[in-house]
Amino acid sequence: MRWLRRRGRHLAVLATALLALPLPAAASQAAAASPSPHPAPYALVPQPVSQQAVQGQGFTLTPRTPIAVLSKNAAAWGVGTYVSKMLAPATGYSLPVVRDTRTRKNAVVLDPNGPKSLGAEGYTLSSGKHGVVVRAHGAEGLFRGVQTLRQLLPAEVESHSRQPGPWTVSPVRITDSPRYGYRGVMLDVARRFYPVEQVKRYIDQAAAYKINTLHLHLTDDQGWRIAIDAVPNLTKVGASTQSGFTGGTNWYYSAEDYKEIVAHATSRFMTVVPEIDGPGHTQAALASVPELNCDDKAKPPYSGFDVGISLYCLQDKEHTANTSRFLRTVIKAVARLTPGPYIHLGGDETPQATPEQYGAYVKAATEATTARNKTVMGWHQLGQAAVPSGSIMQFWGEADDRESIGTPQETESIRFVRNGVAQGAKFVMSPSDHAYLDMKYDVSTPYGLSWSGYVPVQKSYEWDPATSTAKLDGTGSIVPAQQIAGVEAALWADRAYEGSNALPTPSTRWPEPHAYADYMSYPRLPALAEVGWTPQSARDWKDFRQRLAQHGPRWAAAGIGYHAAPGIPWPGTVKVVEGAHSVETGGKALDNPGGSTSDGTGLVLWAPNRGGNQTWTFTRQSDGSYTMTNKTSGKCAEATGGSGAAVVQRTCDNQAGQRWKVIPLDDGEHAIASAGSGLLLTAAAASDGATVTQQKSSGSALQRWTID
Ligand code: TNX
Repeated sequence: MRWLRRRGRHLAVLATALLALPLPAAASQAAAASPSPHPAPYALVPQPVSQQAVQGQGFTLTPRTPIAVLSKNAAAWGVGTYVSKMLAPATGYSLPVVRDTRTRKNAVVLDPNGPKSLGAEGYTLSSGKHGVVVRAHGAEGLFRGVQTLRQLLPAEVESHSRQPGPWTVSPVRITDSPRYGYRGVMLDVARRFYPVEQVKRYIDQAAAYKINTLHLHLTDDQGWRIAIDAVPNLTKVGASTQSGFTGGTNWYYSAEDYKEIVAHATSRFMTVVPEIDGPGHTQAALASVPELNCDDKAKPPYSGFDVGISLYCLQDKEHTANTSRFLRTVIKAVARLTPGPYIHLGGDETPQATPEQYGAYVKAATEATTARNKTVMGWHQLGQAAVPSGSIMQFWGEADDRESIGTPQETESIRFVRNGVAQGAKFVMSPSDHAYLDMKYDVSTPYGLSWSGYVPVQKSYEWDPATSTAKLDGTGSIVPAQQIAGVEAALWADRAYEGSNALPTPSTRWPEPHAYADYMSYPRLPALAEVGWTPQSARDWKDFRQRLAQHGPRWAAAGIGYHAAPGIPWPGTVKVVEGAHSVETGGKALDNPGGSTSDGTGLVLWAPNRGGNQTWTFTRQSDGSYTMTNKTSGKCAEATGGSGAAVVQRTCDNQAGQRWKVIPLDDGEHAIASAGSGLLLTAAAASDGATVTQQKSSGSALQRWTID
């Protein structure tokens, strides 16, 4: 890996410099590493299949640069208009879209007459001094290619206000197409209602990362969000609540609103998948339609935070028929408004249903769906019942499920998946420990849940859909490769408030839904977009985080309230070292073993847990160095002696052996050097219990630390 080699050298150079020169201030910026004005490969996300740097200058847009569409096709023309509008706010240009039949120079050429071999979404892009050509087989591929073009322009192009420019497209030659045809994101508009404008904004942002499916979780216990003319109570009563809110009158999408969302998604080549969840997660419907309840009495509307609380009445023929009739009405209405091929039937978390009741529900729901010529989608639980061949199951299991594969105690989820596979279903992978955007990044995340563990950015990136239903060692996948349709990131909203480790109180702060969505989705949605698009062999975390970092300024320019997650070398961010941190290398944390309070205890590495014995308070000293005080023991990290000497904790005395210089490296990591010896804090191995010593700079990765 190019990056790795270069980083090793930087560390050696820096450490040598450290002995000879006055130290750079710890808070100085990471060393810039771009020798040419057009470093390649560019920071594209998702990473294209192939990318070739082109010598020379890029193409600079002028106020008159034509966007030449080489076709009369209306959809291709639409992509031209889209490009012109997208570039307008920041550039101040209104680039003319011209219909043209031949390639021309000094233009942005959009050519939808490329070879069929590119597939529906593939494209080629070539840019150089004399212009840009995006070629695809049809408008959709052009649209995907245009998102790459966007990322070849400076970050300020994302701004909503006029910026100075110049607007130069980096020179490059790209050939690209996606790994999977289904690359989705789900918004839980049921627990938290997102107004139409916010949904459209989310669509625009996701489209920039080549996401092509928007799954709307329209119904749940806490709300029914789509107007059904024949059942007005669904919105009158069922839409009056959200998780944590009551008394709403317009917390739903009218048919017009929904059409507006669908039209917007369509213009971004995104398919909308509406979800009507059942037979559980249905309190909003049960509160609106009395005859769906066994006692024919409407339930109270629900604005709480529990799951698994509700079930349609499926105990007798009459009520099962009521439910079927209700589903036919709802699905007919939703299918009419939805041009896309899918209706998502939910099917998750129904602890109270017997297999017969569940089966009866799925039969009614799938029949209502296929009667409208739609393909059935559902959570993987749907696989326990009979489903039409070609249905799509959405897998949301986690490592525990994978661990059980092949053992006598396979989990229910794995059994349901097996059943779905046997019925010829396809699968969209949303493993909750990688793809659930409502899981907290780490202990400090204000919103969300952690039932599937924390999902830091690296975890959202480092997984392979091909093995998400395989054993932990990657073998024995239950879903054969040809039955994997793609990937979906899921942004649930049951805990979209600050301090979500506890239930909210009247003084709890609730961000606007878009602010919650921004924080939880960026940077993880782009990570998941790359999982769905880029071949596994072309993906590498260390390379990705470098590219991802360059998108921070794009999000800032676009007004996206992203989470500047630790471990990613965001440009221009000055690391504030002062304060309490976890100090990590090789995926392990600097640890005072067992929370010892004795002087002389040797420090080790251990799996990060953010405990007090892994928390180090950096206190700046007058020479620019820091002492590192362990939170549990109150003692200072100390290196005395020469190369190879153990680093221990001892009562703080401010001697040189307890002062550490923090040297930023070029990718957000740091060397930590003893102010006494100049030697570097070094771990013996990336394993639990590995000793920590001071050593000469060796270029080893175990001398590179993140201070999070
Ligand atoms: C489980 S995963 C659910 C949702 C919750 C989510 C919260 C699935 C299909 N159901 O009802 O919102 O966990 O993380």
